[in-house]
Amino acid sequence: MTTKLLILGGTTEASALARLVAAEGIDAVFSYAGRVAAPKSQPLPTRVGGFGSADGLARYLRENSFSHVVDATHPFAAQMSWNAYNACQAADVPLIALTRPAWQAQTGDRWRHVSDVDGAVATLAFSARRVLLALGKQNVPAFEKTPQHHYVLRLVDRPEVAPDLPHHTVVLARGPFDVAGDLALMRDHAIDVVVCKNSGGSGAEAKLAAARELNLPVIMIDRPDLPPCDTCATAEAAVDWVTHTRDT
Ligand code: 3Y8
Ligand code: NAP
Repeated sequence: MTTKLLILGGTTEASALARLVAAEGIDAVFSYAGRVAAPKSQPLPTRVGGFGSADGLARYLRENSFSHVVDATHPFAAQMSWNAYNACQAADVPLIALTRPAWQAQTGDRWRHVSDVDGAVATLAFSARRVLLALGKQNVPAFEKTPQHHYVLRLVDRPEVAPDLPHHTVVLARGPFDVAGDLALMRDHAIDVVVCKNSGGSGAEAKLAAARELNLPVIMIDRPDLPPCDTCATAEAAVDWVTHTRDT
């Protein structure tokens, strides 16, 4: 069977892999969920939108004769990762996850770990604060339970419907972010607590360095459980896996 790769994308690492795969001339398709209005263009044929659960993905793999899948989605895209794991088992297609290590607290960090978004809300149940919510728009409604805070919402696209938060400011921005920009954002908005996911990688890390410099507390949402598939840490390793792993 000839090599044909499906990249499940949406991260910096996925874009690095796409560039390498295109340069190597490997037959591949890049896949976005369609979460933002104008996703970054890729140097590969690109599809946008869900597959219709794991069964839909298994059918897509078989019908399009894919020989390999690299799951390069975000560590919080757990549903997609579990679907990829189950679909690749059903379709008998090799799968590897291109992951990045979780961030670790450094000297001077004031992190409070919580297990999910609801845990982050629960830690904000007290007196009014000025909160930088750097979680994307899907997670904003959970904070309607704690409306006493002023939220600065950093989002990729302007929400179609204004968030139901009495005190909030929307800041439209797409990463990767830098420390100077995140320091200015936190100072301009007098932020006194940051809420974020333990995404890892470099694209979203600047806010941690800015919080450290300003001695701000960070509510850190730990990663969800991900499937027990093989993993690699670099785009180069993923390409090496594709070229040296035959489909079974
Ligand atoms: C649609 C496709 C690249 C990829 C760039 C990375 C870095 C910049 C930092 C903050 C944190 C957040 C969010 C974030 C970052 C990279 C990466 C990353 C965090 C784009 C993109 C898509 C998405 C989806 C979007 C989510 C949201 C999450 C914003 C492209 C720009 C908060 C995750 O408005 C929404 O509904 C946004 C939804 C899923 C998390 C959420 O749950 O809401 N990413 N982000 C992908 C698709 O359709 O399949 O245009 O590039 C990609 C990137 N965003 O190639 O350079 O690698 O992570 N993305 C988080 O980490 O907490 C922002 O503001 O500090
Ligand atoms: P998710 O909750 O795990 O996935 C929900 C559903 O969205 C999946 O079941 C699948 O639909 C579809 N989907 C997700 N990623 C897809 C992809 N790359 N290609 C095709 N369909 C996809 O995912 P999410 O957290 O919403 O993330 C969506 C996208 O944003 C992913 O590409 C991810 O890498 C990127 N992203 C997410 C975050 C984050 O914080 N979650 C951060 C940065 C980037 P079907 O079941 O119909 O197949």
